Amino acid sequence: MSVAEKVLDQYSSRVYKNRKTHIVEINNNENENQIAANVRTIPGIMTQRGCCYAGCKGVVLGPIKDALQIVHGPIGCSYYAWGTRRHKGKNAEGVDNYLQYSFSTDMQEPDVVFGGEKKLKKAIDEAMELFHPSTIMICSTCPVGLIGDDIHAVAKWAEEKHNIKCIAFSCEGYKGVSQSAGHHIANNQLMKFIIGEGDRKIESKFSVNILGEYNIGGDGWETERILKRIGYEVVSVFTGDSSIEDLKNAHQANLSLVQCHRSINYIAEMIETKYGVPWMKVNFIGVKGTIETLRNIAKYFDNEELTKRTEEVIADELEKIIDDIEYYKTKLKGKTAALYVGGSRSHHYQTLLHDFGVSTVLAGYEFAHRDEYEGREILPFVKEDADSKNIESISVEPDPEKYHLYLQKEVLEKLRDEKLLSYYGGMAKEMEAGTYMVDDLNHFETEEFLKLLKPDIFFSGIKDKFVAQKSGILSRQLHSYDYSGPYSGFRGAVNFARDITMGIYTPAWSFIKAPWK
Ligand code: ICS
Repeated sequence: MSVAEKVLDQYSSRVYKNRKTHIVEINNNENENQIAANVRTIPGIMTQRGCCYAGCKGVVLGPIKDALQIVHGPIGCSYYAWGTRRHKGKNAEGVDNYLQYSFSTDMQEPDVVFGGEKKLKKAIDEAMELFHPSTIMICSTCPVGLIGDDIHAVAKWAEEKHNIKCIAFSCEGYKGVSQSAGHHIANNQLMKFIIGEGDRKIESKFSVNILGEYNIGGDGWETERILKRIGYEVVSVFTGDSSIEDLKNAHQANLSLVQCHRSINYIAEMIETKYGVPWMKVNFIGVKGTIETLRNIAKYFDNEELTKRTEEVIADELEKIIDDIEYYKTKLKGKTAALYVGGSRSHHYQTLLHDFGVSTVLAGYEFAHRDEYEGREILPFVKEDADSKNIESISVEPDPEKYHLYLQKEVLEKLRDEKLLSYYGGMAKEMEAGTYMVDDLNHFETEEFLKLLKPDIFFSGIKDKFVAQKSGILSRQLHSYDYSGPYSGFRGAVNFARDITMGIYTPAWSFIKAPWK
């Protein structure tokens, strides 16, 4: 029996049939690494997934520092989104910063019974009086959709009354099958109401957006530092440490860099269709990943000076970290890891682990779609179901005034053929034969796989971290970085290696006995 079969074998036949399609042994199956993804979790199974509201308010909107975000719903939902994701933001002159606040209508039973719109209006009036924001965002939680409060009408009312921008997001938690639905809803509204409105003067033709970078633990800052050193102008970051003014100007950049494909691919594509800005999948996690990414970007801009400068910066950055990298390699080489995070990092972090000779035995996503596993070539074959059809998909047209192309059409086509633009190859292709790829890995399967595969490190989140550690396996949180970071770029790689080396070599392990030993 293979490891996967040993895990699956413990299920009843119906659950077995379902879960079998979500577990793939790489290159060792008749379906060529095909996986079932973005479908409902079986009721009663302890999933690690989050909700639609988490994906919209928590993930995509949360890091926008000068939008005052009011959660319309019970206080628990608000509290959950209160900075726990560690998306950092600096104070800047003339830009409001609400990241330290949690704004909520604190819905109570009477509001659910008699309607909550009045309370929401009151909350907006109060926020205006206390903070004078120029933008307010309203995010719905489950009960709001159930009782039918019209938050879009309230947003319109607020715009007229207070002369501000007010955008409503119908991101009730129950929509879709995971937080992925919330990403899509947030993307749609940002595209409709913000992107394209700015007219800030862009200084450099080497101008980029960084999409799908939320500045967890300061990752975005390290990425920006490197790009700026080379000479790029970063027009906007979606949405780590960002302001509304940055996001408004995204259409003016000459290239969009996509770090997390899952959460922002909708905007990447729509900016391209509407404004002519192509997108490139990048990976700033891992030393090799960062170097390859920097060279790819230089290739797109195709400028001799810029290419030279890229190589100079790479050489200089490498020189500064090489001793540390070599040292940590001696500590980590030969170790094995399992990774289970949302919809992007389980792939990216394999590159970083590889830098230190750590191999991956299992990698999973909570809510990614098939393209993050199998690559975008699978998209024409993905069947829509009732759940995915429920989430609005908007289409855009080229803007008659703001559409601009940096490269000629033929050159763009060539780069697309080379898969340098508009392409993401997914995780499966880069995993070794015999390793495991799992979708929506649940609590039971986590424990079983850990017992059988015995990785040295399990990268995951707060919900399963301690189960792993109590069983004797080091666990680091890849969502929040356990209060550490940044882990991106050159300096981040050293931080990362230091943290896991400390974890593996702490004497604490000698006091723990794994239950199966
Ligand atoms: Fe993208 Mo936690 Fe990102 Fe990814 Fe996304 Fe989430 Fe976090 Fe995780 C996220 S946007 S919150 S890279 S910053 S929803 S760590 S898919 S699950 S792997």
